[in-house]
Amino acid sequence: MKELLHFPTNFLWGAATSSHQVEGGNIYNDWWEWERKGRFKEASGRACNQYELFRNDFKLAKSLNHNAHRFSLEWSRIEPEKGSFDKVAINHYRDVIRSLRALGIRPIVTLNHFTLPVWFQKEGGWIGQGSDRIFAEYTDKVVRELGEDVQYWLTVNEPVGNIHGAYIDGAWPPGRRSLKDASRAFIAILRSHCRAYKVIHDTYRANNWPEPKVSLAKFSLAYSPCRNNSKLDLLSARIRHHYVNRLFIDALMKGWCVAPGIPITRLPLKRSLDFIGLNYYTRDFIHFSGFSKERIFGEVCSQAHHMDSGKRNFMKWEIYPEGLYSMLMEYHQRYGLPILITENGICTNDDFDRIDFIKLHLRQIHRAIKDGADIIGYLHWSLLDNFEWSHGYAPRFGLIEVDYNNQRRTIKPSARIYAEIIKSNAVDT
Ligand code: IFM
Repeated sequence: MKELLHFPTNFLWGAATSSHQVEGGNIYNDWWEWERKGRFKEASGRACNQYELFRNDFKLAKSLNHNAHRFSLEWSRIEPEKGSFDKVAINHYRDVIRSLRALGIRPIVTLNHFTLPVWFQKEGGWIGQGSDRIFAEYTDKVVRELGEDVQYWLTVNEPVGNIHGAYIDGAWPPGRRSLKDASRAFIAILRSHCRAYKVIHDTYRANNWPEPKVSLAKFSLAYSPCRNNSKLDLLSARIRHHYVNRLFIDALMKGWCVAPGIPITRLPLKRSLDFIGLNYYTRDFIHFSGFSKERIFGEVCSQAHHMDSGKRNFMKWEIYPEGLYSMLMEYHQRYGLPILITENGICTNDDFDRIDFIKLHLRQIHRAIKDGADIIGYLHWSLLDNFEWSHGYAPRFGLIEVDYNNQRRTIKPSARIYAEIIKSNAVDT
């Protein structure tokens, strides 16, 4: 008989989405503008039309026993023009939050999941003058309007991955390729997070609302050297690990949240994280490629022997559950904070692979809990099939299938297995 691995009581179970990937019609943001110019192979268009269908989708989540749901606010809807906040959009998100709560599903709200209002991007985006102040003003507005019904906030999604797409490989808006701009964006987003963290806490305190929990969703990747016996590959893999997985969180934990205009130096500020939001999907093999500052992070190696090393998802990412255990233990030991898994999932057309994926990763999470990590929940990516950024609609990450011709939803078998896991609060061995 199979043994059951039980999760802590009050564990948060659910799924995650983001505005641009599911809502449809986000016409005021920078991605939409790029899509209109044909910069990607597919445009988001109506997406899953969740802007209208959210009640129905949340009922499905409820029927699948979810008790938490992560979604993002679309900044460009709330503030389509600089300084002018749209009441209709704010009321929409109030309805979204309240309909989740009415179903007993805890809302976990991301303030920014990649897309930026066009006006903000035109002013320079994250590297524009005063971007952290502007982000804090947006945060202040939405938190005053919506905060009463929310406890968990994530300021930004995957800052390092976003900076890479937007400022290093240039495939995402604003399409820059400059290490200098990338480091400016790094500091600007760090500052923006810190200011938003303070705004949220101050607003809750001023209103006597129960203490909020604030973090960001941190992308993490497992890294291995391409050649086991190569010290240089190992060095590059370690440098990548440090930069991708640690640096941003280290800065927030050590209080490197500098005031505008002051260079990044250590100030006696408190850490600006109440927990860690962790997104985990896969592992990369790293090949040394030189000592110059452009090359020091090495190259991701896609040689055939790595591709054969294990199962891969539709986008050729390796399925590597042990990497999640390592990341959880490292974050637990290094930072000592509770951890919420804010994303973990697989794009595949074979739903049996999704069932395996969920179980394999949950077993690793359970192992980390047993070894002392304080893990408070698991949010699967994603509730629905959705718009996978520059990859368009082909990769299917959803627990629920979406027919984009008629917006019909079909619950996949993996969603039902996940619902049973949630119901028993346990996964089998
Ligand atoms: O779809 C994305 C999400 O927006 C951010 N994290 C990774 C997911 C899968 O690529």
